[in-house]
Amino acid sequence: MSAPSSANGFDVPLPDSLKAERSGAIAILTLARAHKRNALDDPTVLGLEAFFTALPDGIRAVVLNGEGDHFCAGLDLGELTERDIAEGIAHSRSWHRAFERIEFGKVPVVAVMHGAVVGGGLELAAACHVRVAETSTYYALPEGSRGIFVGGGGSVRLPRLIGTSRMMEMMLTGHIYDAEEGKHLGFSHYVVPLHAGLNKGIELAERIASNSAMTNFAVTHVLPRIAEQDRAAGYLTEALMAGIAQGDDEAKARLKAFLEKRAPKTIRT
Ligand code: 1HE
Repeated sequence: MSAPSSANGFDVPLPDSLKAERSGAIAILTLARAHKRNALDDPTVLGLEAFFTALPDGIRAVVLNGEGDHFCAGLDLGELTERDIAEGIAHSRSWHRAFERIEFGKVPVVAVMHGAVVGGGLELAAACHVRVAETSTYYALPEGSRGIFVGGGGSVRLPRLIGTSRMMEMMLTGHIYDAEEGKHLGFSHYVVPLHAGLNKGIELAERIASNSAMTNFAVTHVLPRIAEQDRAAGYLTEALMAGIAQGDDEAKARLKAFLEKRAPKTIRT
């Protein structure tokens, strides 16, 4: 464990494989296990869960990135050989808990990817809300060749991003998609030059942080739930959320600011 990071503004002890820093309302969390290509071992997964659970109130968005040449090489395969079936199930559930804290946590999360985004690394990225890919990024699901299955929520999240058929094809054939292909498929929302990812991620996180907290909550917690509902329930949930959001004081202040020409226009720059 590294020092409980009151030193960097967070009150949670993190493993050495995670570094956290704060920049105003943004937290930057870095996978820092480059010697193992940021493979996710148990302490790292527990650290992710702890970090996202204990985010201080002043943080309004998080950027997740990785040190070294690769975002994340997935599950730490070294840990796998020792597990029996029951332990394997428990291990997968521990990933579910951790990634759920990201997907349905306190604030939106921007993933900044580069190099390998494979297996559990892709599952981790898929739990984030906005994904930026540097041109070096590539995506793969090598579980088939390792004799295993996804276990970090990938079978639930990835078909929603790229479709079940594409995920099947990736797992069966080991197909590796590059950054541009990944953008078209839905793995990333942006492709940026090498080493430009973090700045882009921070820029997006700052933009996200400037939204009203209520809207960010509605987008990250309610929108995905509506997507799972039937149409009638979806319309009703939308109306309820719309009413709640509009009734919020911050919404009223923001609408007034626009009408009084004090707010930025939605203009393509
Ligand atoms: C690892 C891991 C790992 C690297 N677990 N130790 N993931 C995979 O199948 C991807 C496996 N990794 C690779 O294919 C390659 O390492 C990379 C393409 C990511 C990077 O290649 P390279 O040449 O830069 O590095 P390297 O020499 O292969 O690895 C450097 C070290 O990291 C080496 O250890 P060392 O002690 O010999 O120096 C590697 O063993 C180690 N390393 N990746 C453990 N993944 C919840 S279910 C999720 C299921 C999955 O994620 S399956 C996909 C697993």
